[in-house]
Amino acid sequence: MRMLLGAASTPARALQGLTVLALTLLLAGPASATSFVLGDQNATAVVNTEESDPDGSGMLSWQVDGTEQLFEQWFYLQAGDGDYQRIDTYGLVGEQGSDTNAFVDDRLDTVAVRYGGSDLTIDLTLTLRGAAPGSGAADVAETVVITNTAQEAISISLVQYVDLDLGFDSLADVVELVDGHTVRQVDTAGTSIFEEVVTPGADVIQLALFPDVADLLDAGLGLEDARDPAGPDDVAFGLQWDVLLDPGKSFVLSKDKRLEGVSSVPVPAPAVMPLLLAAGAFALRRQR
Ligand SMILES: [Ca+2]
Ligand SMILES: [Ca+2]
Ligand SMILES: [Ca+2]
Repeated sequence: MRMLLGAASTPARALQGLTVLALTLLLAGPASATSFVLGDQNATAVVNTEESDPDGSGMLSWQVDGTEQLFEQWFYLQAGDGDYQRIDTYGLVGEQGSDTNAFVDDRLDTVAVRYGGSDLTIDLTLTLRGAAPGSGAADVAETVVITNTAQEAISISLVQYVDLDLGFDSLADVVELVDGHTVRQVDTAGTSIFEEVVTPGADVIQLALFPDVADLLDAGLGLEDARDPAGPDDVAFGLQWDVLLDPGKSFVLSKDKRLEGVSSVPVPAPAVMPLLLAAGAFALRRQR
């Protein structure tokens, strides 16, 4: 599924995609209980809440008007002296998909999931909002609440990792910092503009070429501050919040991801759009 939805810019990435595709074909059937497919107007998203899913954990797709915009995004947490780990490794407590706007679109649009153990709970809520067909616009709102349920203070570092491949093409993207609260990524091929606003502002911000940020996190390490623009290329970024949590206290993070279509890009009539998108996707893949 990841190969179908995401863009492969390196042989390793292509191999990963092929492996996932093979697994998906082998396991074709109902989606696992921990894979949520969200839909709202012109947008869809896939969120896997557990690493045991064949595609792994994380938000692994964000399509707007049929065009994939995301390779993956997810959260990592370091607590006390431990390594940075994907939040799903802290243990799934409960999860639910829901429809919060049936009067607009009766598909699931929200995932709420809780991870945690005896010392911490991590509550993630993610809501997808689409817009008019052909507009190229969509939004994902995320809230993370981390609560210290232990008897002593705990130092935590929360990281969000975001690897967008705007326009179903990992190349030609530029990522830059607008201010301490806002990251902007633009596809220089002219298909879309992305902005993410976070509150509170991040303590560490790393804008980089893929796979620099992913390599740090996969090694159990935190981010390195790097705020200069990166690209045009296959770019990714990470945001990190460092907090000392007293017993019984919570850290609340509010985030919003917004995609906007570039108005100068002509929008085909809806009837021919799927065919054109499929042809475009095929052409892109053949170039790699
Ligand atoms: Ca809905
Ligand atoms: Ca990217
Ligand atoms: Ca691109």
